Amino acid sequence: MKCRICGSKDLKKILSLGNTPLANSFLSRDELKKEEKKFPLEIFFCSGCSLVQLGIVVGPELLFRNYVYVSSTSGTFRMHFAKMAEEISSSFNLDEKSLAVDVGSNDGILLKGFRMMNVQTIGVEPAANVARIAEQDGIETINDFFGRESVDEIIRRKGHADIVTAANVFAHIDDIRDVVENVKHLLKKEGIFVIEVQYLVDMIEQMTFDNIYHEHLSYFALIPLVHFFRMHGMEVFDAKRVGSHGGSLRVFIKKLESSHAVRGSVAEILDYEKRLGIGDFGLYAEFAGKINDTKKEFVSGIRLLKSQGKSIAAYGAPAKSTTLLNFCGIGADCIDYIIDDSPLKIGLYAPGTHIPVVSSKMLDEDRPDYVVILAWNFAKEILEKTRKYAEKGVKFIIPLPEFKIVG
Ligand code: JHZ
Repeated sequence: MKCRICGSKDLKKILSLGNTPLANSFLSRDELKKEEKKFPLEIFFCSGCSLVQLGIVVGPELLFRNYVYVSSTSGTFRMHFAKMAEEISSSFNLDEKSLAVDVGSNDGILLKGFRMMNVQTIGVEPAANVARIAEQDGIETINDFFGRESVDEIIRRKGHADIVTAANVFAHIDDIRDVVENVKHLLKKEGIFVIEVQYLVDMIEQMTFDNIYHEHLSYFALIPLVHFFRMHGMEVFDAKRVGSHGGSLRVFIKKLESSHAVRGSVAEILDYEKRLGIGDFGLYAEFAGKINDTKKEFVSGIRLLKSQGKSIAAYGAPAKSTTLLNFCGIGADCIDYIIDDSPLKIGLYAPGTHIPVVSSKMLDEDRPDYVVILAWNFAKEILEKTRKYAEKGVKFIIPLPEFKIVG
């Protein structure tokens, strides 16, 4: 095993979260009868460049060709991406002559924002079912993985890009060197590459360890990213922390020869990471200990309620709930069903635990004592839409960063 960024073999194991199923492999009733594939979920720290990464790579064809995750299910997210497109368009003076390309464009959530700003758009999305949703919404989408072929197709159809974005997708790619080479080929001289990744610092500070699953091959801090882009002829010139997914980092990258000035934010964030100990294995050993404590707290909180005869449901069937529930061993014996508003997940069963995923209508028919908000990053939005049940006595549980009962 070698580090994805620097090739070092000096990788130290931080923690094993056991053998878990793929986070988005929700099962149909028929599939419940078959044996479910499980893979070791282990994270490592690279002593060479400080990149935190998974020990194994599950093939992207298995993970991403048919995908149940549709970004626009959450209103909070629709707003987040509309604002991102607006901010980038005005900061970099994009107009109707500019081209924005989104890598892993899902249902077109970010490109719709660019379209609102009159910028030309095209997406690249490997999941055929999700790319179709984007096309139906008028977002031109190439149904493929991002690579030399799709890049040449974009250039043929639209020309070179002013901006390439990759939101919640850079951590999913094994060969990120290949991505960078293709991004450089696609961008104009002054064009920029913007990535948004879940931020390792937030994962450690907010205990959002359930974001560890097989889709996420890398857990990025800015230190290894700056090093990585420099190795491949690009430069990080701005970075900012944003709230999505429990805390993410938006990173702006330019070609070396372009004229964008490097902002002070880069040095500030690098300095913060150094002080936190991002390059020091001790930080991760401590993190691993806290993960085990958080697990104990979640398990005992749920088991205590069950021992008191309480009924428990859950809201939100995000990918991360596969990690939380499987790692903690909380299954259908504790949680009766999971409500999700995505039509792609309703009617399926959660990976590993086989808890049924149902629509929100269930809350009208059944009145559970407790509802665990598994999509805790959207707790505010979910609590707002379920207020009438809270008023009738349903209590809500936010599992992370610490087990908390609200309402
Ligand atoms: P959400 C996804 O992870 C998948 P997930 C992916 N692998 C990734 O990398 C990360 O994002 C970054 C539901 N919900 O966004 C919708 C409601 O039902 O936290 C989703 O199933 N009603 C690409 O899956 C889930 O919750 C609602 O009102 O962990 C949220 O999933 C809201 C707000 C959400 O990402």
